[in-house]
Amino acid sequence: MQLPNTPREFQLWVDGQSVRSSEGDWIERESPGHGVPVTRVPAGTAADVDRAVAAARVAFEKGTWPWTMGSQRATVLTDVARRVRNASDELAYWETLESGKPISQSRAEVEWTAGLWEYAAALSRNLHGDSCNTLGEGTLAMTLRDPIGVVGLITPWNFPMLIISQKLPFALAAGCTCVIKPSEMTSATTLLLAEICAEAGVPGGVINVVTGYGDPVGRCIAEHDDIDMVSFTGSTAVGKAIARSAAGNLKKVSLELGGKNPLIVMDDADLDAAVDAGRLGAFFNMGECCNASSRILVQEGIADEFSRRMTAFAAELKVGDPLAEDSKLGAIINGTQEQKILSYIQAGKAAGTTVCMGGGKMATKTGRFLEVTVLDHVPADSSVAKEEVFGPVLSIIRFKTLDEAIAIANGTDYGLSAGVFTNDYNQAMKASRSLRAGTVWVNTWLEGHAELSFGGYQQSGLGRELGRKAVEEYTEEKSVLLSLGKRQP
Ligand code: TXE
Repeated sequence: MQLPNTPREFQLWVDGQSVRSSEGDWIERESPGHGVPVTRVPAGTAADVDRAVAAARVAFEKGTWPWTMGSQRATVLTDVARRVRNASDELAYWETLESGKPISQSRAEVEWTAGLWEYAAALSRNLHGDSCNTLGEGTLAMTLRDPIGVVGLITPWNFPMLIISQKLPFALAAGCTCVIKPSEMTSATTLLLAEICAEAGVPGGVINVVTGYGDPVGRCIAEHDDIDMVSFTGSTAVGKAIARSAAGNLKKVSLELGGKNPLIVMDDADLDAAVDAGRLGAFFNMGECCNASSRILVQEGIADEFSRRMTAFAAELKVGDPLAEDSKLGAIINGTQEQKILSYIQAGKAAGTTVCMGGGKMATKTGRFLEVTVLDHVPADSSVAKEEVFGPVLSIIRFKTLDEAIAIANGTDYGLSAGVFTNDYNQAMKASRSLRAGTVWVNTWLEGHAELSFGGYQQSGLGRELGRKAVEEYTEEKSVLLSLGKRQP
């Protein structure tokens, strides 16, 4: 696959068309895997956000999309899924160039993306309220689900297409209109998706995309008085800032934030299966994954063998050109992230961990590549064991009893996902009930389905995405009471 000769230029997407930003400044993106510029997007402004919000508001008030029948919305969303699949090669190409992830993983992401649009299509025909027939002869009542209105969607760089598709199709299924801000590093596929939506029949103004930096574009969306809800995925620090900004007009807030996800491996576990799942969990997407199994808690009796097998297995992972079909890990998103990862490895070394493999930059590559890193004997209270590293670094922490493992697992500020490998039903159930996390995997990891809700405890987030209530998140519930003319005695 060839690199583009010149960077591909994109514009903002407002009111169903490409438009120029008010100021004309650009953000140029270099491919992290190749070190050459690949895209240019406008650095949006507060005025651009106002314009996009106005378009979304007009589209909402006009009512064409909010009053479209669920079955017709389903047809449009299903067509988006079909078009996404048809555009798989193009979408995967730009996703890989901007994010640095291996092309095979970008293609998988396109497929999951299409599946989310199909699931949202199914839900759009199933948005129901309640009725109440127990209020006496003279009264009948019901609840209705109204679209919440104009929704701001702010997304990160690690799974650009997938994460916008955990939000946008469900907001559309509810009848909302949207203003989207993708990450300034990975905006291309979101803009391409907006065009695909228009081709599939989403009316102008229903989807608007303002590219640009967190400040001003993200901040203005979070603060905007004419936005009714903001849904954000990204860092916990920015999530808190968004919640504060959103308080200005008390807009609804949904937050999907970081994680420090523990995978517990008990003595009796199927060791090969646990190593396999732990490796996938820790190194998929270069570990730049909110669901990464970045700390693996291993019971003492099998810890040496687990560590040996994990190191041997991880050594097979090929790190290299993200456009090469056989690369399993690509490049790190930017220099800041790279430095953050390296400083956690340093802190781990200083805390007395054993470096089983890796621990530094790849010597011979152009682009920003880090070695696959496995650390053992990691103290449970060290920073590499408790904080989100967001890179290809796996920490092995040893424990004696399940109670001790659960205490370590729950001993961070996060609570996104967790897991346990064991063949003992009682241990599996005890861990599932005790782990404070939005998702608990038993004898598997990273297995996600649109049917299951996704979100975090504690500082991993607020609210849930996906699952059969995903569309309800984007609605207000209204009670309607009908007097039938007979007053109660
Ligand atoms: O994320 P940011 P960053 C974690 C991970 C990573 C760290 C930093 O640990 O190392 O966050 O990554 C926009 N108001 N995750 O700094 O800044 C920004 O432009 C409104 C976990 O890149 O949170 C982008 O569109 N928006 C995570 C989005 O927020 C603002 C995924 C996310 O960027 C803003 C990514 C502001 N004031 C990082 N400032 C996950 N949960 O999967 C920035 N943004």
